[in-house]
Amino acid sequence: FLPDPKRVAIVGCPFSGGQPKPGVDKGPIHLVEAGLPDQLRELGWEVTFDGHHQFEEISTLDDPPIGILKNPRQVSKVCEAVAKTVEGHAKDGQLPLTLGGDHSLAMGTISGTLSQYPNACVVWIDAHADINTASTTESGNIHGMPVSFLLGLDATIPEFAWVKPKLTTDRIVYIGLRDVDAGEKRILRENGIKAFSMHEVDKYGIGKVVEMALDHVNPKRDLPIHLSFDVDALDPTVAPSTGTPVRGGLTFREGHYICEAIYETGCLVALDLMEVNPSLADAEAVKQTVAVGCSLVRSALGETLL
Ligand code: EXY
Ligand code: MN
Ligand code: MN
Ligand code: MN
Repeated sequence: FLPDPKRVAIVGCPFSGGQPKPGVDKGPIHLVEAGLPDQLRELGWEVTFDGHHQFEEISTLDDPPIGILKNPRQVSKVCEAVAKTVEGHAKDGQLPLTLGGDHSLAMGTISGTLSQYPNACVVWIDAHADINTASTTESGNIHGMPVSFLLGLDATIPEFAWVKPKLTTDRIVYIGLRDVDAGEKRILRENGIKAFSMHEVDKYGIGKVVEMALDHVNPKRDLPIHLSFDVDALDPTVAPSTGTPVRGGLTFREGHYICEAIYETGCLVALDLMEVNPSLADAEAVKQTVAVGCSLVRSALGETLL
């Protein structure tokens, strides 16, 4: 599925409305300014980047909470726009690389991927399951909910009616989980959704975990893969500048191994890098987090060690 010639379209999404901490909207700008487009060109990719998305009109919307959901109309409209952009690039034969921004954006990116590749599977790398519904969320932060929308677990909010439940529970797998709400654990269990927490990473090692994860969602390695990577999957010592850090995460190499192994399948069709927040932590930590974000992307797009 990898485009030949290798063409990638960078979709910069300076959006923070899925969570309350300012700064995550600056993530994509920092990643691009750190030189990511040229780094990908050096790997042999033809890179399209037409500037970061502008969500101006949307950010001025009157947007009172729905239940406890915060900024619901903004999140919905931004994700709908992102879905169209991602779908357009995929249709053009480009691999969309979406830079966040908060992880609510994946509602858009994965919707866009599934429009072009209806049988795509999702590999979700995160400390969190992001699968709360309107009835289970305790925070009302929609970045903790995109997966439930994509699966259609709670299709009761008219503002999100455009999100078609095109993802099925057997086509998503998680790696890296370690902070999952009680309601989310129930959802994962009741729907038989496969998840490899840090416990399994410790027990089996990352090589085996990635193999088991792919055996679950893509047993013949013949389905397109959307990789959605939340930088908070990494240990906070590796990626400190993020809004919801959780101790005990993936090492630098474990994170990169996942990206390398997905690239090796030849099935990658879309990639998200989310939750880099350059306003959290000191300058050195920001630099480190942005650098690790760039290097995860390079690994997913074919940078090899030798
Ligand atoms: N489960 C918590 C919530 O729903 O608020 C925390 C979610 C954090 C989500 C970050 C993006 O991965
Ligand atoms: Mn574009
Ligand atoms: Mn996330
Ligand atoms: Mn997370």
